[in-house]
Amino acid sequence: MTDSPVSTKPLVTTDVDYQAAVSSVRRAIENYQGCTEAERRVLARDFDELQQMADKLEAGRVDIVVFGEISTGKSALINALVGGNVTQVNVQGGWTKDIWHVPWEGIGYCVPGLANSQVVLVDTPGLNEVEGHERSAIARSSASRADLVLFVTDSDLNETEYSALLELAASHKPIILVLNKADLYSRKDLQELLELFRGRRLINIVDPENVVVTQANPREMEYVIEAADGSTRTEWRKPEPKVSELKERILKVLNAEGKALIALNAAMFAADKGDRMGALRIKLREAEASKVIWSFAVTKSLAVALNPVPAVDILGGTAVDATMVVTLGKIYGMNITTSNARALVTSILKAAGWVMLSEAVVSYASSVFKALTVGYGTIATALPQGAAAGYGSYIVGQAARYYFQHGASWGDESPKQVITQILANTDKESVLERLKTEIGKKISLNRYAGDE
Ligand SMILES: Nc1nc2c(ncn2[C@@H]2O[C@H](COP(=O)(O)OP(=O)(O)OP(=O)(O)O)[C@@H](O)[C@H]2O)c(=O)[nH]1
Ligand SMILES: [Mg+2]
Repeated sequence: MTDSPVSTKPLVTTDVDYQAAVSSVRRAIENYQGCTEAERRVLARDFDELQQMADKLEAGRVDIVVFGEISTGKSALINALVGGNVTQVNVQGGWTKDIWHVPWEGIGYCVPGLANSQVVLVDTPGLNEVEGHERSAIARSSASRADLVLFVTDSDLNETEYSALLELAASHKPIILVLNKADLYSRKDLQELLELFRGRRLINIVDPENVVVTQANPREMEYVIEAADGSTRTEWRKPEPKVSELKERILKVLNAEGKALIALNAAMFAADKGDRMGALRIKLREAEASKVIWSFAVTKSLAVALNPVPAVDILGGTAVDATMVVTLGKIYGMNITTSNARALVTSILKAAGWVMLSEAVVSYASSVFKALTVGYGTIATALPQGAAAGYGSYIVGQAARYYFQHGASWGDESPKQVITQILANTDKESVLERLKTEIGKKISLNRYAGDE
C-alpha cells in the first residue's frame, strides 16, 4: 500500500476549531440550564443529545453512521469491517430496528490530534418509503449527528436515496457512497454504475473519490475444484467479503480531516440546538401569553356580567387588567409593579380611547338596565355586556404583550398605531362569541348550583 493513510499529514490544524466547538456545546448546555420547567420538559431530548455530544467531544469519539435504504447490506458491512457478527443481518428488509453503536476497536486507530480517540460504527434502520416512517426518522436523526456518513446502496439510486443524499449534502455532511453487493454485478455493469455515481449527477454531493465498491456478505458461489489426478468436483462456497477499499477510504478521510469533521459537526449541532431552543422559547412564551390574556378576558367578562352596579364594573375591570399586565410582564421576564401596570393599562386605554368610550356607554346603559331587571333579563344583558368588557381586556392584553415583546417599549410605533393594528387584526365577532359562550357556561352552571 503506497498511500498508507496513516502517514498522511492532517490538512487542517483544528485545535482552535475544536476548542470553539467544545465551548459552543458547553454554552448550549448552559443556556438550557437557564430554561423554565416547561421549556425543559419539551427540550429534554435535545438536552440529552447535547450532553452526549459533549461527552463525545471529550472522548474524541468519531461516529461513522451507516445509512441507506433497507436491505442494502448496512449491517453486513459493519460486520465485515469489524470482522465478526456484531450486528444482525437478514434477508428480510427492515431488519435493523434500532440504532446500534459498534466500537471499531480492532482497527487500532486514532484520529490525528486526538490521542485517545475511538471510532464507532453506527448501524441504523433502513430508509423505507412505504413503512417504518418512525425508524427512517431515527436513522435520519442519527445521520444528522454523524461525523462521517457511509451511504450504502446496492443499485442505481432511487428517488428516496437521492433526496436523502441531497439532504445530507445540504447539511455539509461528509459522505462516502458505498456501492455494496458488487458480487451481483458483472464487471461491465459495475463500471457503468461507478461512472454514474462519479459523474455529474452527484457533483457537489459526493466527492468522486468517495465512491467505493464493496461486497459485505457475498452470495455463495459454485467453485470447480481440480484434484491432483485431474478429476474435478464442484463445491459451493462463500467468497470472502471485500471491504478493504472502503476501510482505506475511511481512514484517509479521518486522517486528513477527522478532527476538523468532529469539530465542525459539534459546532453545527450546537448552533442548531441553540436555534431550536430559541424558537421553542418564543413559541412557549407566546402560547402562555395567549392563555393568560384569554383567561383574564374571561375573568373580566364574568366580573362585569355578574356585577349589577356600573362602578363595580369599572373598578373590577381595571384591577383585572392591571393583574393581567403584571402576569404578562413576568412571562416576558419583566417585573412590573401594580401601579406601573395600572399606568400602562391607562395609557393603552387612552390610546384606544374611542373603543373604550363606546364600551363604557354600553356598559353603563346595560348595567342600569341589569340593575332594574331580574331573571332571564339579567342573563340576556349580562352576556353582551360582559363579553364587551372582556373584549376590552383582550385588546389591552394584546397591546401589553406587544409592549413586552418589544422590551417594555412601543418600539418605533406610537401606542395608538399599535392598538389600531391590533384592532385591525382581531376578529372581534369571534372573540365576542367565544366570550359569550364562556359566560353562558359559567352562569348556567351557577344557576343549576343554586337550584340544588
Ligand atoms: N449478494 C450479496 N448480498 C449481500 C451483501 N451484503 C449483504 N447482503 C445480503 O443482503 C441482505 C440484507 O443485509 P443486511 O445487512 O441485513 O442489510 P441492512 O441494510 O442492514 O438491512 P435493514 O437493517 O433491514 O435495513 C442479507 O441477506 C445479506 O446477506 C453482498 O455484498 N452481496
Ligand atoms: Mg440492518
